[in-house]
Amino acid sequence: MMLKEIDFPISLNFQPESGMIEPCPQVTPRHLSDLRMMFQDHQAVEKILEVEDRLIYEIRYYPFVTSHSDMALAVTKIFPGIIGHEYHMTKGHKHERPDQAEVYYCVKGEGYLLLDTLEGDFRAIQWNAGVVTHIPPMWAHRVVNTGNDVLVFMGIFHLSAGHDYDIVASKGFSYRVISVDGKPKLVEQFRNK
Ligand code: S6P
Ligand code: ZN
Repeated sequence: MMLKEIDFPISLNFQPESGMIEPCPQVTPRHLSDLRMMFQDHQAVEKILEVEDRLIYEIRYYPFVTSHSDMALAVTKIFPGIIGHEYHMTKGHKHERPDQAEVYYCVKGEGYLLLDTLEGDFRAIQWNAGVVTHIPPMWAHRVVNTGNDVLVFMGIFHLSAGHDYDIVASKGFSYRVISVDGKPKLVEQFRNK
């Protein structure tokens, strides 16, 4: 078999404390304006946006593309904070392809991984460093940082999985994680029909 350059093994250097990978060909920042529709308290969102477009999290990607495969590694670092009463979190998405799972690994911090079929089944996995979770196909996934420090997690998936954000924006997760007396609490949310 004739190998191309992309078909050879590759290793990265990962720093769990900072969430950095080296080499890192792509960094995607997500600011509050990118999550406008995701947080419940729209007034709180707009008030903060008048002052600054707060950085909520950033994603460092490495695509492992070969002649016959399309895996990727993504390290997400969620900064601590609250919007209204709701903790900083990822937008959340469902993979477009119905055969695409993902593995998430909580490297640092504390929070929740919310998993929702958006059709009646829901799980909230309490997350801290060392927890590895398999996300089966067709479960929307969102990570919430409830700690005072950054939450760093790694995701391993296929690039061809596709990301459906609109379904999450329109239906919403079944539960939100809010701060009550400084402690995280899961609250059921009235779902948009
Ligand atoms: C991709 C994987 C992660 C997320 C990242 C940010 O399938 O689940 O790399 O893209 O954690 O979350 P989101 O919801 O903004 O894509
Ligand atoms: Zn995903």
